[in-house]
Parts: sequence; structure tokens; C-alpha cells
Amino acid sequence: MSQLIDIKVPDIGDFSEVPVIEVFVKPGDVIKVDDALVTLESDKATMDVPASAAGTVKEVLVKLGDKIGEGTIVVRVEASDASAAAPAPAAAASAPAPTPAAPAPAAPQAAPTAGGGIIDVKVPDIGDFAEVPVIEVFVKTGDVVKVDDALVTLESDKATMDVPSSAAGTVKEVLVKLGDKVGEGSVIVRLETGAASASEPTPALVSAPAPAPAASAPAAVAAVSVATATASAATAASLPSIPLGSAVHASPTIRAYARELGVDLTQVKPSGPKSRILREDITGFVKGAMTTGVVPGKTPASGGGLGGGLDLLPWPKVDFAKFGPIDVQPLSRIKKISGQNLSRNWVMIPAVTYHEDADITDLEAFRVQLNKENEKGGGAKLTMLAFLIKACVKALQKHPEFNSSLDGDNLVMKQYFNIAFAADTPNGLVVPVIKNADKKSVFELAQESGDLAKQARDGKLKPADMQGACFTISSLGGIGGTYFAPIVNAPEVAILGVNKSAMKPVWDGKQFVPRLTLPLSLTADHRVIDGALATRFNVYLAQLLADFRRVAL
Ligand code: CAO
Repeated sequence: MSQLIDIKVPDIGDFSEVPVIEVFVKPGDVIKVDDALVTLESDKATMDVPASAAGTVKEVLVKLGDKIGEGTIVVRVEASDASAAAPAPAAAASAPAPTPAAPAPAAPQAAPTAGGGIIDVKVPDIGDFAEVPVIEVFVKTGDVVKVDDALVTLESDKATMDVPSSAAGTVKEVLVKLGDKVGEGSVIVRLETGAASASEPTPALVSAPAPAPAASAPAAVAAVSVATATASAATAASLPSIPLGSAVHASPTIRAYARELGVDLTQVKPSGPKSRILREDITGFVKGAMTTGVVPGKTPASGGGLGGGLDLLPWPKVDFAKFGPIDVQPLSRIKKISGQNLSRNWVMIPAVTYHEDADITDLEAFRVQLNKENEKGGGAKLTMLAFLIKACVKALQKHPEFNSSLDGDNLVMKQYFNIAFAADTPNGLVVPVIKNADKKSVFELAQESGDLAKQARDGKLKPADMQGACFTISSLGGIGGTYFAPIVNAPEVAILGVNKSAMKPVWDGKQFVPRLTLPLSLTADHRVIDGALATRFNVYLAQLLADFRRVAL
């Protein structure tokens, strides 16, 4: 039989009238014990109120901005069987969750020396918490801090708290690092205090606990305004790194969410009250980074990149109309899609392009002769592309690494030979695929590539016609050019670019002879294909094209 349980705010120490800054649940949600229900935020600490029972939320009795204290009912839950079976339901209903920030008595303030001196700033009494991980460090050696500047943020399961500086001075040493577990009395920084802040006589080296994270601390208001001012400044100035002494405003749940996604909270634009970072802000940040490839605030100049993002400057915004008349035309759908693929492939593949000249004098003569013979039969015209496809299949068979795809730490070696070719269409570039090219004659390849190219130009290709490629050929031979560097068509590992053949003088050992030379440009993913292998592939391909009889071997 189900029963209704009221989940209340537990003993949260001296805090009362604490505003609700986030509500995580709504009627109908199924919750587990310890799921965060709401976040409360006092001047110094942000604390989640966790569920003390599992079940289905029937009613949420608080809303954003409500000021609540110990005993306030947060949600009414229809207990699940497991919870309902627990003894003493009434007690369970109001069972306090662990106190987020115990009402620690305010610790004595640091008292620097009259002429300046060295003091240790320690973690104050933070209630029942021990071994609390440091999740943010705001200072480094040499930084100048004021009283109440945040030094580090600690985060327990239920609360996030800043440890503010209890004195002004210059940081001589930071004695904790990210991930360290600290408790009351742990020294956070060693400060050299200046004469200016020296008002009370004290020994040169004193232990100076910072104020406890209690609302009653007089410095609390100052600390909040530092955080607020900093966050607003960040918004206005397109999110620079949060400067010294400021804190990111986010609840433990939101911080955990950011950690899960690898998001640096200092780069996230806050939209909550008092510049607080909300879940949507993080989601928006991640979406932005995914679609633009730009992580705000990570510029090469800042040196702040950790290697995970692209560290690119934002795209320049120019009012072109200022310089002359313009006409704005939207990109075609194909251009938009291929642009995204090309951008990804360009930045993600460490690609190198290798060039080679193939002597196709005899092959071209053969092609022309075959086409002449074929004229009467009315079959498909044999194109250089068809011969190239045939020769590439042979080269892929000899060098199977080129017929592979990377899948994490594995190389997927394909046993089939599907060859794609780039087709220029009025709407943009498309890449149809000839399946099982190894099983087709040059005539069949010419016929099929011609058909697919026509369908491409007519916009009639089906998605299946453009899938399953192993290797791509991009032939600009009908247009011209000498060499170019095509972009690998991921997840393939190589692409062959071909330009217009031209008569060139070639030294035969005795004299220069005119030879029809085809410029080849092979781009390969260096993670899979080394330069030596790429050059072997190119040399072999050129040999096949120079003497096409080799394809039959
Ligand atoms: N050298 C010299 N002439 C060549 C040649 C080469 N490498 N390749 C083709 N030609 C000649 C052909 O023989 C043909 O001449 P004729 O009309 O006298 O017979 C003429 O150029 C036109 O050929 P084509 O390029 O239209 O036909 P194809 O079958 O060789 O190529 C296709 C088909 C679909 C590859 C081509 O039309 C195409 O779209 N190419 C562009 C690919 C592209 O845009 N790549 C860039 C991608 S990266 O931005």
C-alpha cells in the first residue's frame, strides 16, 4: 500500500530564510533516496536538499525564490514499496539529510603582523565535513588577494563552499591542488601580508582560519557581491576567465553535471539569479561548442586551452555592406551538409598529401582506341575515371591499409571494395559510391559512374547511393589544374585527387620524349598511413596506369 511522505528541509544549522535557487523535481518524477530536490543558497554556501525517501513526487511545495528553513516541506512523495516498507515512516519522512554546512562558530580572523608577515590561511570549521575535495583553486603564487577573496571551493556530496581569505596580502605558496581532500585546519595558502593590512600585532607566522561559511559572518555580503559583479562582467566581456578572487556560482548538482560533461564552469555564461549557472546554461554551452567547434574563452592567445577544444578565435563578424554593395545568398542544403563534414575532417584528421606523376600515354591511346571501336556498339564511353577506379581497386588490394577505417584503437579492414567519386553538381559537391568495384569491368565502371554522375547532377541520388565507400577519387581532370590537396572523406583513410593530364618532356635515359602525364595527389590519414606507405601506393598506382596490363596480374 502506498503512503505519502513529506520531505522537509533538514537541520541546516544557523541558516533560516534561505532562498530556493533551483528546483530539480516536478509532480510525477520518480526519485531515489539522495536525489537532489532543490538547491538552497545562503551567502557562503550552496546546498542541495536531498530526498530522504524514494518514490513518486505528488506535489512540490516550494518554488524558486521561496525563503525556507529547517522543517519546511519541500515535496510530498508517494513512497515506493521499498521506502514504504521502511520502519517508522513518519520519522523517515522528516529524517534530516546530512547537514550541508554546519553552523560553525565564526573563527577568529587572521591578524597580520604590524610590519607585514607570513600567515597560513586554513580551512575554517566547516561543520561535520572532513576530507572534502578541492574542486576549484582561484589563486596562484604571486597573486594579491583581499580579505574575503575566494581562495578555493570545496565540494562535499551536498554542499559547495568557498574558503575566503581571512587576510589581505600576496600569495607566497598554495598548499592545495585540485582534488586534494581537506578538512578543518588544512592550510590552503601561505600569505605575505602587507603593512597596510597590519592593524593588530601578531606573530610573524600565525594560523589564521578563514571565516566559517556561516551566514552570520559579516564578510558574507561582500563575498556575494564579488561573485555577482564578476559574473556580470564576464557576460559583458564575452566571457573571459573568471578573475582572481571570484567564484563560480553553481550548485553542487550543477557542478557535478558540468564535471560529467567536462565543462569548465568559468567559461559558462550564467543566466540564473545573481549570475548563477543553471543546467540550461551548461547544456547551451555544450551545444554551442558542438555546433561551432568554438569553446568560448579558449583562444590561442589566452594560452588557456587544455588541448581538448579547438582554441579558435570566434568567426569574424564584418559588415560587408560598409565597403560596397552586396547580395546575400543562403548556402544550399548540400553545401551546408558537406561543409560540416569537410570542416570536421579537416580539423580531425592529421592528413598529408603526396604527389606523383603517372605516365598515361599508352593508357590514353588504349582508351581512345576502345572508344572508337565501341562507337558503333553504342555502349558507354570509357572515361579516365573508370580506368582510375579499376587501378585504385588493384592498389587497395595490394595495400589493404588504404581500404580501412579507424574505429577507436582498432583498424577495420574491409574485405569489399566500394569506390566513391566526387561529382560536381549545380547545388554542390556530392559523392556517389560504386559498390563492389572489384567485381566490375572497366566498361561497367564507366557506365555506372556516368549514371551516378547524371543522377547527382539531377539531384536524384538516394542516401544509399552515397554510403559504404572505402576510398574516394576526386577527379578534376575534365577541368584542369596541376595538383591539389583533397580532404579525406572520413571514415575513409585516403582520397586520390586527379588533375588534367598534360604532355610533358620525360628523360628516357638518352633524350627527352613527350609523354602524357597525369598528376596524382593522394591525401592519407597519417594515423593509419605513413609517408613511406603512401608513396609506395602512389608509385604502384602510377605503374598500373603506365602499363594497364599489370591490373590483370
Ligand atoms: N586529364 C585530361 N582530360 C580529362 C581528364 C584528365 N585527368 N579527366 C577527364 N578528362 C576529359 C575527358 O576525357 C572529357 O573529355 P572529352 O569530352 O573530350 O572526352 C572531359 O575531360 C570531361 O570529362 P569529365 O570530367 O566531365 O568526365 P569524367 O567522367 O572524367 O568525370 C566526374 C566525371 C563526375 C568525376 C566529373 O564530371 C566531376 O564532377 N568532376 C569534378 C569533381 C570535383 O569537383 N572534385 C573536387 C572535389 S574537392 O572540392
